[in-house]
This record gives sequence, C-alpha cells and structure tokens, in this order.
Amino acid sequence: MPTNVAAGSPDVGQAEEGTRTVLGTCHHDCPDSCGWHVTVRDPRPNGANSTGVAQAVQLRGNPAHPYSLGELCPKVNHFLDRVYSPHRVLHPLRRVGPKGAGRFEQISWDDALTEIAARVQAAIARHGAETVMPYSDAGNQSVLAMYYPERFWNRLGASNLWRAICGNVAGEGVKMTNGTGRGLDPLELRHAKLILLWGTNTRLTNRHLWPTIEAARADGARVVVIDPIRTLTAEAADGFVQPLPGTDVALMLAMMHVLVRDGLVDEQWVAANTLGFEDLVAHVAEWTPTRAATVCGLPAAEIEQLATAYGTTRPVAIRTLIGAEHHENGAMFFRTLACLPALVGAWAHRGGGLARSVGSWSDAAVDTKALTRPELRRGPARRWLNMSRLGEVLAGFDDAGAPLEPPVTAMIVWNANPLVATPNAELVRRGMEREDLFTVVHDQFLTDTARYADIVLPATTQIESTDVVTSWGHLWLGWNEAAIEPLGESVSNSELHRRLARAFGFTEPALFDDDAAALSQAMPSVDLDELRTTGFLRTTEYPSDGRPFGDGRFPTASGKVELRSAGLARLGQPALPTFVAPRESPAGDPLLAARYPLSLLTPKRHTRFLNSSYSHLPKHGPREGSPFVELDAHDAAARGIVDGDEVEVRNDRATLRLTAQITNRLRPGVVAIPFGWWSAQHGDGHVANSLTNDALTEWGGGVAYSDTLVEIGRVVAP
Ligand SMILES: Nc1nc2c(c(=O)[nH]1)N[C@H]1C(S)=C(S)[C@@H](COP(=O)(O)OP(=O)(O)OC[C@H]3O[C@@H](n4cnc5c(=O)[nH]c(N)nc54)[C@H](O)[C@@H]3O)O[C@H]1N2
Ligand SMILES: Nc1nc2c(c(=O)[nH]1)N[C@H]1C(S)=C(S)[C@@H](COP(=O)(O)OP(=O)(O)OC[C@H]3O[C@@H](n4cnc5c(=O)[nH]c(N)nc54)[C@H](O)[C@@H]3O)O[C@H]1N2
Ligand code: SF4
Ligand SMILES: [Mo]
Repeated sequence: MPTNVAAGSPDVGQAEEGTRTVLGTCHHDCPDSCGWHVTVRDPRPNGANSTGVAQAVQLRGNPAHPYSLGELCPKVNHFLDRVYSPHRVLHPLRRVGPKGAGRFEQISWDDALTEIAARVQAAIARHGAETVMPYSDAGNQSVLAMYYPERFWNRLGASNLWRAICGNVAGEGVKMTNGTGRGLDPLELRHAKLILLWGTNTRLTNRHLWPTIEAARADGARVVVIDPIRTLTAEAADGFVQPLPGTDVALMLAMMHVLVRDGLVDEQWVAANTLGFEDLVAHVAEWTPTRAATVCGLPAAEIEQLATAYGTTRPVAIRTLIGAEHHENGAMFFRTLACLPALVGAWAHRGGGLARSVGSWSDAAVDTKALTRPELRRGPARRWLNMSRLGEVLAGFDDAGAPLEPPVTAMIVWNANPLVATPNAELVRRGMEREDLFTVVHDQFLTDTARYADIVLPATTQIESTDVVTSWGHLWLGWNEAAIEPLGESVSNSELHRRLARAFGFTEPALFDDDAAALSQAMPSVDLDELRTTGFLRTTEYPSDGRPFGDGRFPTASGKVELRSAGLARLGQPALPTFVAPRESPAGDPLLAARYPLSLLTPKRHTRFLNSSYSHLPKHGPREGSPFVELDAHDAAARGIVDGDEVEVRNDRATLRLTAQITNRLRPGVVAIPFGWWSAQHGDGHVANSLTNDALTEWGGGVAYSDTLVEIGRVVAP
C-alpha cells in the first residue's frame, strides 16, 4: 500500500532515486481546482517497486500553483488511499441479486458491452432512442470527462440531460440583471473594504479563497457572513446575519429601501448604467426594515446596519456561490443580489461588485461544440430531462406532471451518485427498483446508485487518465497528466464512450478520436504543450484592470443593469425583484407547517467530504462521526429531546433515525442534517435527501432542497 503524506512542503527536485514527479489537477466538483504533484515509482526488477507497473507513492499540492499554493485539503490529502482502495470497482460486474442488494458477478468487458448494446437497442426498438437517459454530473469536472461522452449520446439520439442541480440557477439569476453570469474574479476581493459572504461557506467549500479574504482583512476590510447556519465561516467573520432560510430577497429589498431612503445610492452611476431605477424606488418603498425583519426573523436594526455599511464602504464586494440557489425562490435570490452592486456603483471600484462562479470566464477557453459534436444528432433537437427531477422522470412524469412519452427504460449513469445527491431520494430509489428499467453505472466504487445497476463498469481516478481542468473558482486551466496506468480494467469516461460507440456499431470517426485529438479540437486557442509543461495557464478573457464592468456596459438588451427586466416578465416572472415565500416553508404553507413545523437544511458540512464522494472511505467517514441532526436547544426542549438522544426526523417523503445534536449554530425553527453520507452509514436505508423537496426553482431548472419541512420526535423505547 503506498504511503500518503499530508499536503505541505514541496517535493520537486528532491524526488528519491527511481521516482519521478507528474503534474496533475484535482478533478473534484470544487471551486479550487488545486494543482498537485504525483510521485511515481517506476517498476524495477530488484528495486523498491517490483510489481511490474508504475506506482503512485505520494500525492501533494503543487507549491507553484498560483491559486492553491501547494495546499490540498482534508479530502484529497489521502487521495492515494482512494486510488488504491480495496473497495475500488476494478472489473465490469453484472447484477445477480435483487436491485439494491449489491450482489454482482465479475464479467468481461466484451460481455458487458454486448449486453448493454443488446438491451439498450431493444429498448430503442420498442420506444425510440429518447427512452435512453444519460445521467451524469461533475464527479470528474475535467474537460474530456465532462463533455466527450456527449458525442456518443448525440449520435444515439438519447434524451438530453439538463444539468441544473448545481450553479445553473445562480448563473441564470444573475444574468437576468446583468445580461451575463460573469462577475468578479474572487481574487479581486483582496481590494475590497467590506466583503459580504452571502450564502457561501468559504472556509469549508472554497478554502483556498480564504487567505485572500484574510489578506483584505489585514488591510482593514470587514467580513460579514449572511447564512441561516452559523458556519465555520460565520465563526471567523467580523459580523454575522442569520436570516430564516429562503427569506433573503426580503432582506435585500429592505437594504435597497435604506439605500434609497438615506441617499446612499450612487445616483450618477445608476442614471448612466441602469434601467428601471424609478420603478425600483417605488417598489421598495414598502419594504421597510421592520417589515423585512418579520419575514427574515432578524432585528430591524441589524438590517439597517448592514444596509448602511453596504452603502457607505468602498470598494464593497459580495461573494456568493451555490448554496442559496437551492430554494424555490433561488433564481430571484441571485437576480436581486445582482441589483445591489449597481445601486451603490460598486463595479466602478477595483475590488467592488459581485463575485460568483467564474466558470463562464474559463469555459470560454473550450469550444464546446467541437467537443460534444451536436451535428452527430440526426433529426431535431430532442427532449430535455432535468436531472433535478430524476424521481419524477423515473416515475414517468415530466416537469409539468404530464406522462413522459416515451418513458425512460434505460439509464446510464457516470460522474454522479444520484441516490445520495438528488432530492426526494426515495422516489428515485423506487424508480431504480423498476424491473423494466435497464441501468448501467460507471464509477470507481459501488455507490448507493451502483447497487441498483444491472451492469457496473469500472472508472479510472484522476491520476489514471490525462485531461484538462477548467476551474469555476479561479482563472487558471490545469493540466492533468496520467501518472499511472488504469487500475484493473477501469477506463476513463472518454474511453468508455469510445467502447460504447464500437459496441453499438457506429462508424463516425469523431466517436473514436483519442484524448489528445479531442483536447486539441476543444481548446484551439490554448497552447496545450505549454499547459502540459507548466501544469497551469491563465485564461485570457478576464479584463486586465480587474474590473469586469469598469466601463458600465452590460450585455443585456438595454446595455444596462436591468433593475426592471422585460426578459423576466416574458418568462411570467415579476419584472422587479420580488419576494415570494417558498411553498414548503412555514410562511408558504401554514397547514403543512402545522404538521411539520421545522425547516430542514441538508448542507455540506464536513471538511473530509466532497459531496457524496468520501463518506465510505476509512480515513474520511469514521473521522466525521456518524449521521446526526442538529437542532436548537429550544426546539429540543419543546420535544423533550436531550443531546445524544435517538430521534426520528420525518415528513411525508421519509422518516430517518438519527442522533440529536443540540447546537448553537442554528436558530429556533431550523434544523440540519449534513449531506454526504450513504445509506450504509445512515444504517436505516435512507440518506439526508430522502427527506428533501424536489420542487423546482422559478427559472433555471434548479431544485429546492432547502425548502423542506420536517418534524422531529424522540424515539421512545418500546
Ligand atoms: N441535500 C443536499 N443534496 C445535494 C447538495 C446539498 O448541498 N445538499 N448539493 C448538490 C450539489 S451542489 C451537487 S454538485 C451534487 C453532487 O452530487 P454527487 O453526485 O454526490 O457528486 P460527487 O460526489 O462530486 O461525484 C459523484 C460520483 O462521481 C464519481 N466519479 C469521480 N470521478 C469519476 C470519473 O472520472 N468517472 C466516473 N464515471 N465517475 C467518477 C465519484 O466516485 C462519485 O460517486 O449534490 C447535490 N445534492
Ligand atoms: N468540503 C466540501 N467542499 C465542497 C463541497 C463539499 O461537499 N464539501 N461541495 C462542492 C460543491 S459541489 C459546491 S456546489 C460548492 C458549494 O459551495 P457553497 O455555495 O459555498 O456551499 P453550500 O454549503 O452549498 O451553501 C453555502 C451556504 O448557503 C447557505 N444557505 C442555504 N440556504 C440559504 C438561504 O436561504 N440564505 C442564505 N443566505 N444562505 C443559505 C447554507 O447554510 C450554506 O452554509 O462547494 C464545493 N466544495
Ligand atoms: S477537493 Fe477542492 S480543495 Fe480539495 S484538493 Fe480538490 S480542488 Fe483542492
Ligand atoms: Mo455543486
């Protein structure tokens, strides 16, 4: 078993004899896209490695990497344990027990591909190609791993997958105001004097940005966190505002009210660069801090202070990421948030504005069409199935509740673990139990989802295949060179889809392009040789003066920031920023709230977990304890619950048994179950998402995990 060393000091140039260093980039669905070095020991007949194949013996942060600076994280510090885990799936498997039981037999790749082709073609003969649902997310967010597979699915004519579970809503929300999802490079926060971390848990989810925030602070910046949970990040901030979940739009409207009332609007900037200011002024007149205070559960004075600080400090920046989009009003959250910098003219100052995902800056380096080849699809663009609604899709319904025609009878999953990660997971489970559904899962481990597969296929890890990573947290592309051969019979996502194309008898050359050719096609403007040599390369779209909208021009129809949006009106949404309480919330549905009075959040919580990817590994899962529900002392006392009690958390979707943890991180009425554990760790066959709501956001196709109501009760011994 190779040893694994915590991140830290550089090892370049000090490699022991017989080893070499290979440059790579973390593939995880994380904004930081850290650079790493893998130390590889080549085989020598009588040397330290006599296994006959190259072995990775150390994986460390690349100290030269401009963003991660040589540090990795508690998830990936033990990455080689993941690579060489005895639990890796290394060969194709065929199910021999009932779906979900996890009993499989090893088969050959030829047998697996023959069976997949035969069963999928039979499904297509009966229902047409749209009966096939490819389901994938960002388990490996490298360029080829994410997009090369689409060539095959286009050629097959399968249903399209709408990947809207993470980030799409935030982008579509901001776009309604600014005409683009683009914003500040987060490193620009260095220049700000007030930083609002709004619905983002930087120290946990984006840890390599924290030194920038600390540096700004050392220069006098104040940092305020706005979050319904007193997170790790809130603990370290100068100020903390704790609204009820899903109520932030009311808070923003009250901030606008104060900015207008107190003359804190940058009138010159607003007059030159915004549309609809007069309408907005009239609209926010009724949103007094007192009114918002009731909605948000905050003291009115706190709202006044926040608004005053926002209106009087320059440069002033808002940093947000994904978490706040998981509400029914999640798109409106981002649309409204994007109005705030305009009102105070924040974009004019270096370090001012709104920083979110920078994916749309770095994606400009990739020619998506050259990669995905939409022209391989014959006939018209086919239907789109929303990944957020997998439960309904497998139950046979579209987003509007109408029957799906044709139904989904074949599903191929890679880069994703939907049974843990999608909302309303018990509905997904019932779908995956369907005997008339043929399921293939390509993964590194026998995940909850893989246990329901008819065929499981082995996937490589990041150090086993070459790729390029575009980051959504910073502006550098990262090279990832394969450091070792694929373990066992595992294959990368691109190789899997070349094999599928062959098994289906397709002949179009693009379906068989090798990785190097596909990368050159996809990134014509990038010097891939240089990227391979240096390991990272800065993308070139971001303006060199650091100010994305320094000239006040925005790519909307009007060329201005649209405080009033005709585009939204066309979507049937309010043209002005408008607060609507989520339906599954105490204010949205008092009858439901009478039965289930507690708002449930299911956040990312653990430093050693990355979504659903680590809870099953020995250096990760056990060190984070076992599943629990956090609740405030008042809510606990009202139910006779003490710390450590076994409790049931229930709603109409599921009932989970968990240990109660009394906390001061939450306010009364709000409870939390961390997301990431598999059903095996939960032990009762469920996961946090068994409880969560799969209602859609108003636009953008996202999903309202965080508008979930539950009740908690003590488990009484019989
Ligand atoms: N309750 C709740 N649910 C949530 C969230 C939440 O905050 N709360 N967050 C949501 C968000 S933002 C996201 S992005 C999703 C994440 O959803 P998940 O599906 O949990 O994402 P990951 O854990 O990143 O990766 C999924 C799988 O990809 C596999 N994988 C990694 N590399 C490769 C590869 O190269 N090839 C193949 N074939 N497989 C690979 C991993 O082994 C893993 O099983 O979860 C969502 N679900
Ligand atoms: N350690 C670790 N790091 C990760 C991940 C992980 O699983 N573990 N996952 C990665 C992925 S896929 C993503 S998308 C990013 C997400 O990165 P973030 O968006 O920073 O993280 P989240 O925890 O999803 O959400 C941030 C915060 O939003 C809060 N929130 C929820 N509802 C509301 C609301 O109504 N109002 C306000 N103001 N806040 C609200 C949550 O309480 C949470 O603290 O993190 C990435 N990084
Ligand atoms: S998971 Fe994120 S923080 Fe950890 S090494 Fe990968 S990119 Fe860096
Ligand atoms: Mo995500």
